[in-house]
Amino acid sequence: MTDSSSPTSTTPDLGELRDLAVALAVEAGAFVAARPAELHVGTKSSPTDIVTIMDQRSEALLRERLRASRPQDAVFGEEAGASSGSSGLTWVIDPIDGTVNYLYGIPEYAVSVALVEGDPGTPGAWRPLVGAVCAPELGVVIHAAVGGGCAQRQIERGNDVRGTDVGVRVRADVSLDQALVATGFSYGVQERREEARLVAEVLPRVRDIRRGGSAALDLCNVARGRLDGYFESSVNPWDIAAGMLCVAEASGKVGGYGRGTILDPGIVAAAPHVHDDLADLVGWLTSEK
Ligand code: LIP
Repeated sequence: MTDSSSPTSTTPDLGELRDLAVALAVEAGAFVAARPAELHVGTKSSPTDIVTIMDQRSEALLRERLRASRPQDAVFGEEAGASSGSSGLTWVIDPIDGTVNYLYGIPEYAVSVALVEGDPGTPGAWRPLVGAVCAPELGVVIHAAVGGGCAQRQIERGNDVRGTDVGVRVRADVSLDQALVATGFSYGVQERREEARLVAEVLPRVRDIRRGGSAALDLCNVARGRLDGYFESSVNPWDIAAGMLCVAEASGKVGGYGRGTILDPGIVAAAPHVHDDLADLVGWLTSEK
């Protein structure tokens, strides 16, 4: 009988899977950074919720690579939805997170690749195992694995994944009124009105607010100490799966609004003390509406 602690053919090797997530995020990052003259912009849930041909081509590239290297796994992507698998594991991918930034030539966009166990379509029913976020025009990939810490690696050229990993941690805990906090907004008009009211109440209670335009990079900036905290209610599993693991593995804390479940609604990520105060604040403010 196999010892439950001993590796089996079905026990995923998190080190190999982490390397695969990094390689895929970096390759797709280099691909989208080589932007064509015409992006063929379309819209999705609203006139400002855009998708470019490079979102679609990047996801197609990621799916092709995953079919070749991990055919037994499911895939859950922003543009092409869910495909089934037999392993109980799902690759959750955002082919370009920060699409509006990408459209405007603002370099704060990223490719996010995560492998999760459980059902990513149900809040609270999944957890990331490995994840990588590559911001090609910033020349960096940030990655993590459960129990393996979080690191960032400078990308020297294009899709060259070689480079030295430097471990990262969240900033030292501060009081909420000293915290630099990021957030983001949905594409729906009514949701934006509610999010504007929320951020108006948070702003006087923190050091300052930043709105970067990419949840994946906001989470990575919490993980590497460039933000004290992040909250948002209008994101999806593909926006956050890799970045939330980076925060957790950088000694941060990730949860929902109040003491709620992640994405039911919203996500809060920060160093532990900031997280609890920020989660309580946004939870109380959204319950007051
Ligand atoms: C974006 C998120 C961001 C949010 C934006 C947008 P997209 O994802 O990463 O946090 O504030 O409105 O939803 O649409 O660029 O993949």
